[in-house]
Amino acid sequence: MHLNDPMLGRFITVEGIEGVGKTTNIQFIQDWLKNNNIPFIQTREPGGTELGEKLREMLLHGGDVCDDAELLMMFASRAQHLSEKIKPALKAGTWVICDRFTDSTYAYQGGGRELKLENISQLEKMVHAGLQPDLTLLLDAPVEIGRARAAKRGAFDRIEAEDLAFFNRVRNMFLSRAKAYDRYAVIDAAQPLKSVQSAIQLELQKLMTKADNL
Ligand code: T5A
Repeated sequence: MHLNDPMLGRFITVEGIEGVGKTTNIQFIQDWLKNNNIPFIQTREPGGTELGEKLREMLLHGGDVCDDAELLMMFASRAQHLSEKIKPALKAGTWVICDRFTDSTYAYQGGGRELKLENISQLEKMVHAGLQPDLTLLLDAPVEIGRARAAKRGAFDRIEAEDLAFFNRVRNMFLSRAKAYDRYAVIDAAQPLKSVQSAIQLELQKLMTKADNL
C-alpha cells in the first residue's frame, strides 16, 4: 500500500527460518540505507517495544506456552509495535526494516504448529488491515544449513528446540507464501554471504527506483 503514497516510508521485512542470516544481512541493509541517505529505523518481532520485548522473553525463554497463547502473544506484540513504532515512522517518511513480521506467524504458528490459517488471517485483519510490507526479503536455505549456523550461537530457545519436521513445515509455508505475493523476493541464503548481499542490494535498488518514480 505504501508505494501509492510517496510521502510514506517504505516497509521492508526480512524473513526465513533460524540461522539463515537475517541479523547479518539486516546490518548490510542498514549500511546500504545509510549510504543512500535514507532515514530508517530497524526493529524486530516479537519485540520492538517495551511490551513486545517482555512478550518476547516469555515466548522464547519462558515456561510452557500453549499454541493459541503463542499465536495471540505474537499478535499482541505486533499490535503494540505497529501503534507505537511502525506506523508513526512510516507516516513520518522513515523507512522501517523489521526482522520478521506476520509472514513468520503464518510460517511458525500456521506451518510449524499447524494452527488454522483462517484464525491467523482474522487476527491479521484485526491488527493491520490494509498495511503490508512493501518488500519481504525471504532468506531461504535448507533447514539443515540454517540449524547448523544457528547452533554455533549456543543453546536453543523454546521455539528453536523444535524438530526438523517443524522447521521444514515452516520453510514450506514461507515458500508457498512467496509464490502467492508479489512483495516477496526469495534470496538463496545457502550461497556465500557476498552473493546473498548482491541479491539483496538488487532488490533494494528496485524498491528505491519504484519509490523515486512515484
Ligand atoms: N516467531 C517470530 C514466531 O514463531 N512467530 C512470529 O510471528 C514471529 C515474529 C524469533 C523467534 O520467534 C519466532 C521465530 C523465531 O523462532 P529471531 O530473533 O528472529 O527469533 O531469531 P532467529 O530466527 O532464531 O535468528 P537467528 O539469529 O537464529 O538467525 P539469523 O538472524 O537468521 O542468522 P544470523 O545472521 O545470526 O546468522 C547465523 C550465523 O550464520 C552465519 C553468520 O555469520 C552467523 O554466524 N551466516 C553465514 N555463513 C555462511 N554463509 C552465509 N551466507 C551466511 N549468512 C549468515
